[in-house]
Amino acid sequence: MPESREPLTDISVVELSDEERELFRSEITPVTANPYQAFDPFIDQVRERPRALPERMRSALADLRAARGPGALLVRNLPIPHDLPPTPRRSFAALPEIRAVGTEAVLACAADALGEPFSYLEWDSGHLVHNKYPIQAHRDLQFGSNAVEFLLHTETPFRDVSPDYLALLCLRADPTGRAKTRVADIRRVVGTLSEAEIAVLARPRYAFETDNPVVVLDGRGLTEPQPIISERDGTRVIEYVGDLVATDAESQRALDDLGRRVLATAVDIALERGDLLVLDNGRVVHGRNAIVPAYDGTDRWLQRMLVTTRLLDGTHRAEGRLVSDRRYANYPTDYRQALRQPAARS
Ligand SMILES: O=C(O)CCC(=O)C(=O)O
Ligand SMILES: [Fe+2]
Repeated sequence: MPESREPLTDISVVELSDEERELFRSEITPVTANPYQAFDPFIDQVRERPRALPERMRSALADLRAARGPGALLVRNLPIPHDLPPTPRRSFAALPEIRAVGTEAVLACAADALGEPFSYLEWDSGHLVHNKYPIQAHRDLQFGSNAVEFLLHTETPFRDVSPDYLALLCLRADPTGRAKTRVADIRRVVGTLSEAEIAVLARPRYAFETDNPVVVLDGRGLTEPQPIISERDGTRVIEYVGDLVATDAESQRALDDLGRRVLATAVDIALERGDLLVLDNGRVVHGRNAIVPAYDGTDRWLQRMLVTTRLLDGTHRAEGRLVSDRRYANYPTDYRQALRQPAARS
């Protein structure tokens, strides 16, 4: 019997009217603090404007947070400055002058409605707003600034604090029209698995290949093996990345099978200027197809924020909203360099 196709991933869509967009634009214009210099004064200014967020957007974000409806929300027609600068060609942190683009407050209003914005000390020079666009030196990495296919992933999995939500705001669409963000409801897929399949995925047998390994198995350097399915506070946690490998054949078969099923449910979205894609990182995985950047200032440009609903208390708190990524030491060297260091001038 042919295998029936999994139901496709659902995405809620809210399209703002031009009137809602312009009202939002004028509401956030007074936010002038630079989030890249000091984030807290910036988020304080955002919070002084509690009515800035359009009501339909606030209610869609509340539904996402309450897990009413789909695990992905697309809000369209958000305000983007008319005088957007050219897309940078090297890491944002390496620019001679780090100015706010003017879109950060839009993104922060949405992130703040979901929980606490946070990031990792080791990433993007500690910026809470991540600027993502193609960088030539990152072309082949599994990294947001690459050009090869960006495999489906849970955002920053296997950490003490992983994002509960992430928000991606499109400042500039891909001029080739080719880039598609891919979203798949992995929680729904896991819900269709048998107890036996879940038991295999719940063993700590999944890792990334790395030249800075925790273990070496059959000559292969690996990060610390983890389960794909686990539990935290009585709730099922699913963490998946397309380039995980398994440490034994049975686990590898389960991983391959999961990967096929997840891909079969994925939907592709070509993000346009002014689109905000908000993802429940506990329910959906995301990625992007391969793209052909021009590296000439016209490339696709996204801004991203990560959100946690857990209190950033003494246990996890390192420096305000920046938590330490304790997995950093085991990243492959090229990946570590891309994360931390500005790309070479080109
Ligand atoms: O480029 C995309 O559409 C996805 C980027 C992504 O995965 C991320 O920024 O977390
Ligand atoms: Fe991502």
